[in-house]
Amino acid sequence: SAAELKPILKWINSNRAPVNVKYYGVDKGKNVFVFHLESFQQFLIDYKVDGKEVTPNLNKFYHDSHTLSFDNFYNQVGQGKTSDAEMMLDNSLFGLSSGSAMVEYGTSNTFQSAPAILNQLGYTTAAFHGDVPSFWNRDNTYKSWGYDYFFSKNFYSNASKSTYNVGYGMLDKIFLKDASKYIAELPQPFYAKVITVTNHYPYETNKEISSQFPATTTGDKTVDHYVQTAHYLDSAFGEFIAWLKASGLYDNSVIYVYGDHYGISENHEAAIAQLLKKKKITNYDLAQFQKVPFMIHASNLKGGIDHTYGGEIDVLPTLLDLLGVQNTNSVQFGSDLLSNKRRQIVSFRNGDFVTPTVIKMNGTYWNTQTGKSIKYKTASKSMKKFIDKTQEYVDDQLKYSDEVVTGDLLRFYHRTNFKTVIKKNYSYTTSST
Ligand code: GP9
Ligand code: MN
Repeated sequence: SAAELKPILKWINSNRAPVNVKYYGVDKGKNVFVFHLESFQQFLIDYKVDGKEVTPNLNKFYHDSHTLSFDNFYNQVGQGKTSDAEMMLDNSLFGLSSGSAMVEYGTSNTFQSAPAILNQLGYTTAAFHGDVPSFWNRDNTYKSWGYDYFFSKNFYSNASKSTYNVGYGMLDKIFLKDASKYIAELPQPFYAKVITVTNHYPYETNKEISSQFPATTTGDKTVDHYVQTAHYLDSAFGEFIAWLKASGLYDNSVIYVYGDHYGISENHEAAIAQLLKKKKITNYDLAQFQKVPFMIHASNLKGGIDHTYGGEIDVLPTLLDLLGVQNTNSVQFGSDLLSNKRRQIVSFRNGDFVTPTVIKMNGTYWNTQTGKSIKYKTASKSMKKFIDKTQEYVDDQLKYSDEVVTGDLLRFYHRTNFKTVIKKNYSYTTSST
């Protein structure tokens, strides 16, 4: 009921970070791309194998003088993996502690999502994904989120068997080439979410992929091909950026690039140790290993590496800040990464967390700066207090987000200047061109 929203709104309002006047609205009216790098971890940035960069195009983009790059940005997904990342990016709501929120609540719930907010400000909104529309219940969820268009597998003339037999859907290069034909036709300004898939466990390769880059030699079969599919994704990204430049879209768009979640799970400790050139992997290292890229490129942004601690839940308020969309009465659980006044707490779905001073990973505590272990029992009074207060924030943030999702509480909330999305007005008829 509406009453259930009360304590939630109180929590949100007391944790809401004010926008940064330096950034507010500077990219108002520009096209927006959200480019989803499947299973892509931050450690790959500037990483080399046999002296060769795994991801030369992304590295260039990361260091570009107009890219704001975050190097303490974490994935916050749970079992819903990609779908959790999408929930967070488009809604600033967490996935659930088990299962997928998109699958369980995507069809029925009321949302106040990025595509709907921007649509009502004159944006055309579209999602692109080279696999079947039903995966993660996208076809229904995207209607609830207000996507005008969902270009899935059947829209792509080249989604033939031969391009569809590696990984989770169309090969990224072919997918992006086909998708760009639709992107070119979108009325501007637009919000376009582009979801890649080839760099997905178990990192299958074909000749084209494996001949371009050497595998690593940890001896762990799935891990060793990760850099090869990551390299392939990077080439696909490079081609896409080249097309954006040629089409003129590069300069009148804000381009967000992010990795959705880890590619190598904790179960591969020995291989991770070799990749990171460490003797032994601790929970501290595993926490660092949850970092994913987050970059914002716009021709009028001053680039650089931003060390603020944040994660996927924080993207939507950040994006709305840059676009100058009033967002002071939203039900969103993240906080603007560009704000100087935000609390730098990154919550993991299991209640662990990362802050600039303390990390909690798999229930163990670490000094973020030194990597030394902290024992809660023997910690100083002030340290205990800090940990307790941080834990309270993390638990409340997750609990309240879950209440909003499982109780469908946004149906009782009126966002200023926002009209409820009427799902039946949307249909994503599959056509073959
Ligand atoms: C499936 C793709 C992968 O459509 O997005 O999802 P994941 O397995 O990473 O959650
Ligand atoms: Mn994924």
